[in-house]
Amino acid sequence: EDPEKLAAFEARIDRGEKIEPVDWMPQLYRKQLIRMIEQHAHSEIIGALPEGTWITRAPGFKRKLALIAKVQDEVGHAQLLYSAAETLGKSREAMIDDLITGKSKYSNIFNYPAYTWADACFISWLVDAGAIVNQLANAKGSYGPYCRALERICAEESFHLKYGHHCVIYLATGTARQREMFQEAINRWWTPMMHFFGPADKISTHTQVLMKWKVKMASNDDTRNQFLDMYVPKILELGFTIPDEKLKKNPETGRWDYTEPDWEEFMRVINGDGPCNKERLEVRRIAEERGRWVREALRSSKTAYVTPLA
Ligand code: BYC
Repeated sequence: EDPEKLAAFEARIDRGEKIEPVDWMPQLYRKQLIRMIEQHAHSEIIGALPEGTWITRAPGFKRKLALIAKVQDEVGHAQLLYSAAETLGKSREAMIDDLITGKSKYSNIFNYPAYTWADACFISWLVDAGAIVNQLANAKGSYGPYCRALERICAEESFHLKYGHHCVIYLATGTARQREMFQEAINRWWTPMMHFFGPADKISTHTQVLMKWKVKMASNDDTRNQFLDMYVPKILELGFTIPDEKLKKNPETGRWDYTEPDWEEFMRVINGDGPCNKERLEVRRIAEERGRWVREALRSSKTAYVTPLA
């Protein structure tokens, strides 16, 4: 690659300028962005599934209404992100194909089942909280279309967070069984939540190059630590416990000490062998198949869809 172009590109990034689709960029920057934005888009669309199954069972009309809106937002986020990834040259069809065939990854956490309403509340509050920590940082990154998508996503996610927190406070101040349900949800989801921020910095493959080019604005360990800083006190304040005896803020380093989550489980889950991977992909495959006729009709239709009024 032309060293002069590369130097000019890196100087722009260092000055805090945004890179736009028409600008020159190194092949590796393009490839990494496609990988990361595409995985993010898949995570949103697959992430809609565990909560989506709770829409009909959410307790009461107001909760159902709010959950429908939240799930719809998540699918909308996928739309925004697929569009951002398309600006880099990979078609949406190719991305969906790679999702369905298992070639592309998506977030580990959505491969676990939401058994109870409390599991859905855990996702709405704490998984969304984790996503916001990551997205707020990366919205200040270098690639224009991704940053703009993240800004809008964060605005919508902040409503999800309030909704999720409200659901959890309701359980926390409810009956003994309701409190127990949420405690069980924490116990089930804590390890996948720790995995959510990605492998420890020392074993992360892409962090270095992504941080150099300001695609990733914080390392995996930094975002995990920031999440723990913000949310461990809130969880404990509600009277719940966290299933990790080592979890403690270290006064010397100012960072959280914790038991390393099982990274072998993480690798298994992100490579297709988690409790719900097959089911999640099957739902997307069926949706793709059932929607094919609509896409084909749109593509082959030569007539205008709307006839203007005379
Ligand atoms: N899950 O080098 P590393 C939502 C993979 S949805 C699966 O550290 P990187 C929501 C990684 O891809 C929002 N795979 O990677 C929706 C790589 O594999 P490949 C979710 C993971 O990219 C509905 C390998 O491990 N947020 O919130 O530097 C309802 C090595 O990792 C994961 C995003 O998607 C994982 N957790 O950093 C409710 C954020 N972690 O590609 C809520 C966008 C790592 O070499 N993504 N891997 O085969 C990112 O910020 C970064 O990609 C990550 C990982 C921090 C996740």
